Amino acid sequence: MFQNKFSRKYMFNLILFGPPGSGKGTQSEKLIAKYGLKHLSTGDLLRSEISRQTSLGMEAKNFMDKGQLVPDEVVVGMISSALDDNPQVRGFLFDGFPRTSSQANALDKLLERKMSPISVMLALDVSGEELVKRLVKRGETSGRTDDNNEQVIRARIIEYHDKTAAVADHYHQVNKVVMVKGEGSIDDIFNALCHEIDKRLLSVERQGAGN
Ligand code: B4P
Repeated sequence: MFQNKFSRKYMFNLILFGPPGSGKGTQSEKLIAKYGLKHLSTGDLLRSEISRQTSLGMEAKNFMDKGQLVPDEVVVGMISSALDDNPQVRGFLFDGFPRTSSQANALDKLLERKMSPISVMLALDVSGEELVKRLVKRGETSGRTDDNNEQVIRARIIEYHDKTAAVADHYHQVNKVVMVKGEGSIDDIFNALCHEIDKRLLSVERQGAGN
């Protein structure tokens, strides 16, 4: 981790982006093991709230079971606390967040305070039919209520096109989006993601500029 003369640490902050079932969770596991980034998955955080039956979790479940996004203020609040709870990390891997333009604006502001903007958004590109196929298959074993009904799966993909795809435009404007083919073997996709990260990681840690 690089420190400047004011002892501020610059973080490598990565967004792994893509539609439901594109492999964000799968690839995140491998990336955090390799790079030591702090994994922040809003889906995992929400499912943990649901399993502990908190009031936040019960509210979120109503939306998730219908394939809808959870309200912005709920997820932004969770991310804000997670950032504050992890001041010393090398960087964050955001998985499934931001999912709306409003969440993207909120994240930019939170990271501004830490002087560590998003370094890159890696966007997994997977066809619609492949997404449905993967999620239906996961639903056979995952126990996830949002995976065991094809109508809900399709609602999640529509929600992605309506509200989430625009998040890529937000980061396109600052030239931070890289598309990565998300079909093929898990290892080949992982290697393509690592290639893009390796190109940027050292320069971010050396310069602290985030570009
Ligand atoms: P998430 O938990 O983020 O999950 P996801 O989009 O369903 O899946 P992901 O892309 O991580 O897929 P995975 O790697 O597991 O969201 C769930 C819900 O939470 C949302 O619908 C929403 O309601 C709510 N939510 C979360 N974040 C929110 C936010 N910021 N704002 C509002 N609401 C929010 O892969 C899927 C399957 O594909 C797996 O079974 C995997 O084994 C398989 N797979 C992966 N890579 C493969 C490959 N290369 N080939 C074949 N299969 C592969």
